[in-house]
Amino acid sequence: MNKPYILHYAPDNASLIIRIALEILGAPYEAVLVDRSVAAQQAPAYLSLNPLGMIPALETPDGVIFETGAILLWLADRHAGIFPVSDDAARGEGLKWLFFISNSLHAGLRQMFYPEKFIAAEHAAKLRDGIAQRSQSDFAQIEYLIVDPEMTLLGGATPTILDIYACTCLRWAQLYPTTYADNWVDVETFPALRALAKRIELLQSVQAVQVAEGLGPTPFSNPIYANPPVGSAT
Ligand SMILES: N[C@@H](CCC(=O)N[C@@H](CS)C(=O)NCC(=O)O)C(=O)O
Repeated sequence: MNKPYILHYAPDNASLIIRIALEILGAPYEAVLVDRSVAAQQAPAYLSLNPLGMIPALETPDGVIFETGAILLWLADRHAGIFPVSDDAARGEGLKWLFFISNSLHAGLRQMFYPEKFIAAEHAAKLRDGIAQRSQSDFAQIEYLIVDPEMTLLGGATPTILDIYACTCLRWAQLYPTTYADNWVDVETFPALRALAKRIELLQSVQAVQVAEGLGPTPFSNPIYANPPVGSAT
């Protein structure tokens, strides 16, 4: 049997997306907690895995991989079924939107949640106002893709890495940041994404992860703050 992957995770962190992908794939893995309550992501032991000090990191036979999009793509290439393989005509379409979710939607949320990492504190509200608009339009783009009958990689018959990445971003936008306007993203304007969230969260793989990380039974469509059995989300 292949050695299990080692996923360095914290509850409800970006590692959630990777954990769901691993569960969908049925790939053996061990989840190792990065204890955010003591900033373990900044400790030398973790920095030796990911010098950026960000969660997740995945130990693989090819070495440690970090950056959520890169890990998803690597896993999808090694275990077929959740993204078009390299010679599939749909690969380019998938890559465009994977990079969009990673570089725009997820990156925007990161600025929303951690503005102090990007701008002086006195300008944080202004940054957040800008990101709120940007995120609204990024989610609108996802909504458009889901209803587009030509686009089968989002909201299609079988779950893809785009589905789980987009649904996790939807989760976070409904919960965080706690110090900004509620409903800063108007989820009511995304009925197709919400329907996808309802469908995806029923997957046995998603349910296994929500139990493991204490996310509640409807982690994407009607999320509650994580109450994990171990570790902390922040
Ligand atoms: N670009 C990174 C972002 C990951 C990220 O934002 N991780 C957060 C948790 S959700 C983190 O590690 N935050 C801790 C910190 O910034 O100190 C990726 O795609 O993996």
